Order: sequence, then structure tokens, then C-alpha cells
Amino acid sequence: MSNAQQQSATSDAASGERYDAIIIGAGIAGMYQLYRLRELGLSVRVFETGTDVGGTWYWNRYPGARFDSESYSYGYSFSEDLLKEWDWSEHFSAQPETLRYLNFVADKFDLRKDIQFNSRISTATFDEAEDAWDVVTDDGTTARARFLITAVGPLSAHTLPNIEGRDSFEGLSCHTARWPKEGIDFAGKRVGVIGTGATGVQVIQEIAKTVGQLTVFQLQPNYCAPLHNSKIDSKTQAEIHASYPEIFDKCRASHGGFIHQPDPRSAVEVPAEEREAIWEKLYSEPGFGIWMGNFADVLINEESNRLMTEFIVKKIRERVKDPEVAEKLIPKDHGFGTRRVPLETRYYEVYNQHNVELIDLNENPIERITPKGVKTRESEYELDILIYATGFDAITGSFDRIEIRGEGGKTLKDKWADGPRTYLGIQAAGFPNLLTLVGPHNAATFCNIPRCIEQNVEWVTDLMGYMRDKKYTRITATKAAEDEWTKHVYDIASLTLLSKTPSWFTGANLNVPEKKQTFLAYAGGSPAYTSKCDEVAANDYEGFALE
Ligand code: NA7
Repeated sequence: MSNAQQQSATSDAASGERYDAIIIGAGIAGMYQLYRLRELGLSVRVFETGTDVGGTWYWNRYPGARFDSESYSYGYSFSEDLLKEWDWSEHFSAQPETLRYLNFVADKFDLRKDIQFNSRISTATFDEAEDAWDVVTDDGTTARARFLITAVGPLSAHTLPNIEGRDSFEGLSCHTARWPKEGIDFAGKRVGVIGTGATGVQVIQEIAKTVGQLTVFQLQPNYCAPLHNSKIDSKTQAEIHASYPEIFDKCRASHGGFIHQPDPRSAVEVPAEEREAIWEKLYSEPGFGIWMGNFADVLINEESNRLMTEFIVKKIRERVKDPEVAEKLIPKDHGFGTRRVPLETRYYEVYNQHNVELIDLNENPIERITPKGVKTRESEYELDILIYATGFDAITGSFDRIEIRGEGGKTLKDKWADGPRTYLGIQAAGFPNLLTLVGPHNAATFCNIPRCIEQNVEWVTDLMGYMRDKKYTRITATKAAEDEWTKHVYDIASLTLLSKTPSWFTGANLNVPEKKQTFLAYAGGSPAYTSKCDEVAANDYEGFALE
């Protein structure tokens, strides 16, 4: 955009509605931020691309989509009434129930009246003279606010593979994050799935129950572990309701906001028999205990990680009947837990079905998509339906898709071209009054996300109350604070094996080749992050310039 165009966009936007704050996104973070700011007495407008609330749970309607977090640790904790009024039916809720929950929240707090649906913000420009953000939506709606708060989600910019002929396919194809609301009937159909991350695993194990023929196109396998989901009976329901304070305390104290606590010992120091027994127990228990409640050094010490990896490899070999197929399902390029662990329900057993075929794309790469299906180097697979479970341009992708211009007309995309630079993952120097919930280098990116969202939102709300009381109109992270935080993020990440393994945490994405690979999350844990945020606030927002 030229300076003249920019000025014109700014003045057009200035003629639109004015608010104290504009929030981008009506998912879990945007909804709660709206609730809090309204409570503070501010005028707020939320712009949301979808036709209703829910964010991730609005878009990801694919069969099998569900939590890997215990349902009762995932819901909002801020309202006792809400906690009392909602019963989760399963320990790990499926997408339809989660979306019903978020609709229930929207109804209960009458959130929709401040949300503009079907509205994607395409540009956001900071007006330096007025300390205000001007936004423009795809349909030309303009609005202005002192604060711009992004609640765009770390995994919402979905990506499709750059495979030749992709648009020529004559059957039905879709990305898991753009699933049709009316659903898809798989009964008896020839179905292909590209991608075997957490999403691919969920969709594969679900549709394998009804498809005619399933072909899975796998680049790298992941180490998966059993979810062990079950219904919540009425006695357990009552216990859950009675123990919410303890559940949330536990989450607050844990590294990633889960109910699982690590064993503080090193895996290598525990006698082999005891270690094996603990791993067997973790493998037989529900949820992320095996990832988050393992020995503390499994994601740090290579030897501990190797031992844990051996354990999981043995399990895969036990569960998959054909040894050649089992070998294809065992990752060779990373150890257990160094990428996101998909939780599964009879996923490995799917490959024992006579109507399921696993194609290892390293041996037999896709050459092109044809009108009839997928052509690999060795054969052509005719398909009725092709599912892209190919993931997201993680963490920074949703920011890159909006033209966000800060001081001097500089774009956030340019600023972050070599990797994000932020202060606390919530602010970027040169972008005053822009607050990034679950932004890059924020602990919420590696968290049982609503737990960390609540922390982010409450911190931002306190900041806005503080600014109002002190009559400040502009806040920007100082360059020094940003440099220090960014260095700290990389220093902490370098202590873990996660930073040494390409994954969406490190910005690896075949479909976004220009994306610089740097650690995008924050590995220091939620308690340390929360303490740091609290300390900054207690010291009059140290590290920020307030004017
Ligand atoms: P992920 O975890 O990024 O997985 C994407 C999968 O798609 C992964 O197996 C990729 O293989 C594969 N992929 C991506 N591009 C291609 C191409 N071009 N060809 C073949 N295969 C490809 O995304 P998910 O949606 O599963 O999960 C994202 C998060 O959402 C998840 O961690 C949860 O926290 C919720 P690769 O790994 O690159 O070998």
C-alpha cells in the first residue's frame, strides 16, 4: 500500500464505527475477552470470519474431532454459574458437544450482540496521530478503536499442499478445517487422506469404521498414544462439579495447564522394571499423562527420550499385525513427544483392516492429483473423496493473512519475516495498542489452551483498566524488553528436544516454504510465564512504554 493509499484507508476507516477495543476472532479467546472488556465498561466490537462463535470448534467439524484435554479442565473457569450449569458427557468431548458448549456460553452472556459475523478483517492500520487502530473488512466495513486485540488462534490458517492438479479432482475434496456443516457420508466410499498429524489420526480412525476403501498418504508418522475416552457417569459428574477449584489449581500449577503432573525423577535414574511399570500405567490411562505426566526429562534428555521412544515403538509393533506396515508407522526422524503427540482410539488397529492401505510418501511420492484421484510414482489411486488433513500455517500464519501496519507503515509480517519478536508474546515493538492473545512466544501456544487464554485475557483486561485509570492512550513494548524476551524464548526452547525437531512448533511447513523455521511457541511453561506477566504488571508494566 502506498502512503497515499494508506492515508485514504485510514481516513475511510476513521469514518466507520468507533470503539474502545476491536477484537479479531470469536473463538474461546475472543469470546472471553469480549466478556471481560464489557464488564470493564468498554465499548467492544468483535469481527469474526465464520457465521457463528466457536473458532477452532466452529471450523473443525471433521468426523472424530475431539479434545485431547479432559473436558472439565478445558471449559472456562471464570464463572461459577457456568460451571454449575454445564455437564460434559464424555471425559474428552467431541466437537459437536464443544461447539454446543461455546454456543451456550455465547447465549448465557449475550455475547453475539457485539460480534459481527461473516466479517474477515483484511487490513489493520495504526493511526499514530490519534493512537487508534483502523480496520477494514473484506466487504469494506470500516471501524476504529484505541486497542486492537487479536484472538485469531494459533492453528487456524489452514494450508493445502502445493500438489500439481489439486483443483482437477472431480470427486469431493476438503480440508479438515473447512468441513461442510452438513457433513459427508463415507459409507462404502473410496476415500483418501493426506496427512497423519493429530487431525489425520482422529479422522482416519473415525471414518475407517464406515468407508469402503481407505488410502492413507503419509509423509512422516507421529508417535501416537491411547486417549482412553469414556462417558462421564452421574457419580463422576458430581465429583467433577465438587472439585472444580482443585482441578483448576492443578492446571495452574502444571507446565502446560493440564491436570497431569510430571514425575520429577530422571527416566534414566529409575530402575528399568519400575520405569517400564510407570510407562505401562501411563499408556493405560486417559489423556496426555504419557506426554505431560511422564518423567520430567523425557523431552530434555536424549537418553531418557530414547528409552521412552523404545517403549512406544514396542507398542506400535504389538498393535499392527503386518510388520512392514508397523515399520512405516514408526517415526524414524524424531523421538517420542518431540512433536505434538496425537491421542488415538484404535488408530493403529485401523491398519489391520483389509480395506485400509498405507502409502509411505517417502518411498512412493505423490506426483499429481488427477480428476480421478491421486497419482503416485508407483500407481494411481481412484477416489470418491479426498481429505486434506494437512495442518496449518501455525501461530504466525493467521497474523500474516491480515495486513497489519504499525508505526511508520511497517507491516507485522515484515517485522516477523525472520521469526517473531515480541514482549511476552502479547506485544510487538512498533505496533502500539496491539495485543496478541495466544500470540507467538506466548505460553498459551503450548498449553491446555483455555487455561492460558484466561490468563492472557485477564492480564490484558487489567492492563486496559490500568491505562484507563492513568489516562494513558498508548502502550508499546520497548525494543530492549522485546529483545530480552525473544532471547529468553529461544534460550529456554534450546534446552528441550522440541526445538531440535521440525514440527509446527518450529515453523516447519512444507506448504509454506517461505516460512522461516524458528521456535514459535514458549517452552518455559505456564507458571513461569504467569509469574513474569504478574511481575511486569506489579512493576507498572515494566518493559512497556506508556504514554
Ligand atoms: P499437523 O500436525 O501439522 O499435521 C499435518 C499433516 O499433514 C502431517 O502429517 C504432515 O506431514 C502432512 N502434510 C502436510 N503437507 C503435506 C503435503 N504437502 N503432502 C503430504 N503430507 C503433508 O496438523 P494437524 O491438523 O494434524 O494438527 C494440528 C494441531 O491441531 C494439532 O497438533 C493439535 O494441537 C490441533 P509431515 O508432518 O510434514 O511429515
